[in-house]
Amino acid sequence: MLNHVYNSVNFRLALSSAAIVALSTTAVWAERWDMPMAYSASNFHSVTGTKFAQCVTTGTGGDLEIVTHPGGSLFKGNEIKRAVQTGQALIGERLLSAHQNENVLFGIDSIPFLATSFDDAEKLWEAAKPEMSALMQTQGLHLLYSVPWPPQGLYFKKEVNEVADMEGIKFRSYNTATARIAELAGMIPVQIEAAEISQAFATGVAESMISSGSTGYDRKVWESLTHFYAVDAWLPRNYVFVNADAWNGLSESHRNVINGCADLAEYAGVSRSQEYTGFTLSELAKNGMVVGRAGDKLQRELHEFGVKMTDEWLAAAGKSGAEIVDSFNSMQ
Ligand code: PCA
Repeated sequence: MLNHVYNSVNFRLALSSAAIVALSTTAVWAERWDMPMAYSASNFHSVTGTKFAQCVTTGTGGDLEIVTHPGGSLFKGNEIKRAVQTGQALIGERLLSAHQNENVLFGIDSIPFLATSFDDAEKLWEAAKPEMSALMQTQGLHLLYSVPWPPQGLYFKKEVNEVADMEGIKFRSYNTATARIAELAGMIPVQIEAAEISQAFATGVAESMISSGSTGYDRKVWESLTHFYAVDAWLPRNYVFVNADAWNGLSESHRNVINGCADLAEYAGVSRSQEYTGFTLSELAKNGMVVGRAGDKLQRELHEFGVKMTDEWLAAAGKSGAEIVDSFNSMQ
């Protein structure tokens, strides 16, 4: 659905008819791309996306206007990729690892304890990016930029010192790895989009999750949950992508503008994510949650899950997965 509108319609109405005839032969069409995003408007990914959209709109002199729709308001998180593939929207943002059920490579950023810092997350992305772009290309998508979430920690509504304390708890999952952790720990996984977790916790549909301080802060989880344990399990990524036909249909100069804005968005997004890490954890504490590092026993047990899940991922991902992990390890 390409949304074409004439530039400066009112101005043109004011011109003499002769001028209009002259102008219409070189008419400039402005395009509007709606950009569905899954997370709340105030979230740092959404802020980065909105600045990116403004950059493109300004950089193309208004020829290409990108309009963001955060909070799953245009398409829900789990609908966004398909919407862009089918051209219902031409650009969008989504959590990369949410697609691990389509192709295990999409879960590269959520292998527990493989890349646990911002530096390592960037190295892993550098190692994975060529393969990821090629994979998206085969799905009719063009990859633009990607920004990590802050490190993932555990949320509960009680004190938890070891995996045995998690038994039977309803655990909100957001991808394959989070559901697998629930399974390994004897919890009950419930898949819920971030936009819906406040309600899920309030009604008891879920009682715990693994996520960043950012999502806990965005969704005010202190209204239902009491403990946050930092474990730095991984830093999952969001990515912004364009319908490949729409991308190929752009002029080279517009593609250059978009690439420039995407590079800027990636740098700015990483920096926002870093700043948000400390800020959001202190906000959780300010709002009454117990915030601290997981105890030794819990850490040890989670690392054992990590070893198992790494083996499982590598077995499923085959040669291309192993090459990405090897290339990441060689950067250490
Ligand atoms: N927030 C998102 C994904 C990872 C994160 O930190 C979520 O919980 O859905």
